[in-house]
Amino acid sequence: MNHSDLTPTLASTSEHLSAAPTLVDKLLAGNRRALARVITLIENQGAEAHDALAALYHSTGRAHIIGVTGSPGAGKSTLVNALAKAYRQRGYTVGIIAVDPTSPFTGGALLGDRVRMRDLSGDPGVFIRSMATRGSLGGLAQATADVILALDAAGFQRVLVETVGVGQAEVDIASTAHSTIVVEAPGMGDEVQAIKAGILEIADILAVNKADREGADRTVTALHMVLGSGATMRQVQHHGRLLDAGLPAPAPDDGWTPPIIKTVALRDQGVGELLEAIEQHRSHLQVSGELQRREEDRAHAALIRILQAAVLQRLHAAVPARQLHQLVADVAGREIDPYGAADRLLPAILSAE
Ligand SMILES: Nc1nc2c(ncn2[C@@H]2O[C@H](COP(=O)(O)OP(=O)(O)OP(=O)(O)O)[C@@H](O)[C@H]2O)c(=O)[nH]1
Ligand SMILES: [Mg+2]
Repeated sequence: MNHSDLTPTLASTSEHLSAAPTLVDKLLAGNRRALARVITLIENQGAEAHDALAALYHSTGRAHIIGVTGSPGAGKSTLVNALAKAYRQRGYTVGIIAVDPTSPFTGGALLGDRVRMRDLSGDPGVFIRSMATRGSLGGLAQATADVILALDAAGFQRVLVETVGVGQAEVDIASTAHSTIVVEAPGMGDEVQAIKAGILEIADILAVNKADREGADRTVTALHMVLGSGATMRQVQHHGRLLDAGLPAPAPDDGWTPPIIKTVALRDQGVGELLEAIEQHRSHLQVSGELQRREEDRAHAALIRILQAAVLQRLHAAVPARQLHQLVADVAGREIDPYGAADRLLPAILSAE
């Protein structure tokens, strides 16, 4: 990878469509400005982004994608920072995406993360990007998946994706990552709450961070106790997803027991062990055939997301807002049932160009 080529890319607006291949060529050669521009195109979600992604897609599939999720304040950003440093010490290049579904694009939390990650800045082997919703319809998961593709194509070998584990976000990240790390911290209460939120079911690796604090061992014990049933839940969910997609069910047991690792991210303690666990999980995925299955899950999720977005886009193009609003009012007023209302809209959606 050649990160030294910092030839400025042309910034004129007329360049866009015709020069997309050039931009991708530069990205593939490791040009950071080209990568940044492609990511901006992706965030704007236009046709140019689709052209760029089509051109770079064949160069993807090499990066290992690591999701880092958990409760607010558990230490995810600090841990991502420490993991990135550890990977750099071992000679790997690292992309980092901080996904914040709640804050606006210039949110304070993200600025805080930038400050925290400053010891990585200036390293050409690291690329950091923050992402947040800007009111797009479910667009964040897709935009994140696309930015991961761009980093992968640019040659970053490990991509760390931080998401806050509240609501849908952690489920989305599980369908995007190869290895999902769930970060817990002692004294944040309630392991039971984490289990309720379904977050343990997606964990390939559990990190009990802030192990310098009291109660870390209790948290580890509690996690050990619930993990048995957690693993079963994970398989049930995985089966369900595949069956929904019309794919054959996998072997009943993928043979991986999520390790529980104590870390003190602030002092880089336990971080090497966490890195080893990620690399072991990667080997496990490759040897067991699970990697292939997860790639198919990822492809399935991406395709469905894209089709859903396309249908909504066509709906808004084909049906005036006023008419849609009236139909919604009719459904709410029991004038028409929702299935009947959808049947009325479908022909317009299907014939829209
Ligand atoms: N004592 C202790 N504090 C830590 C450790 N790791 C992180 N912290 C502190 O915990 C606070 C939250 O850390 P972050 O890394 O921002 O946590 P986060 O999970 O990314 O937070 P959000 O992104 O806001 O959800 C910061 O003040 C960190 O300095 C640790 O291992 N021990
Ligand atoms: Mg954070």
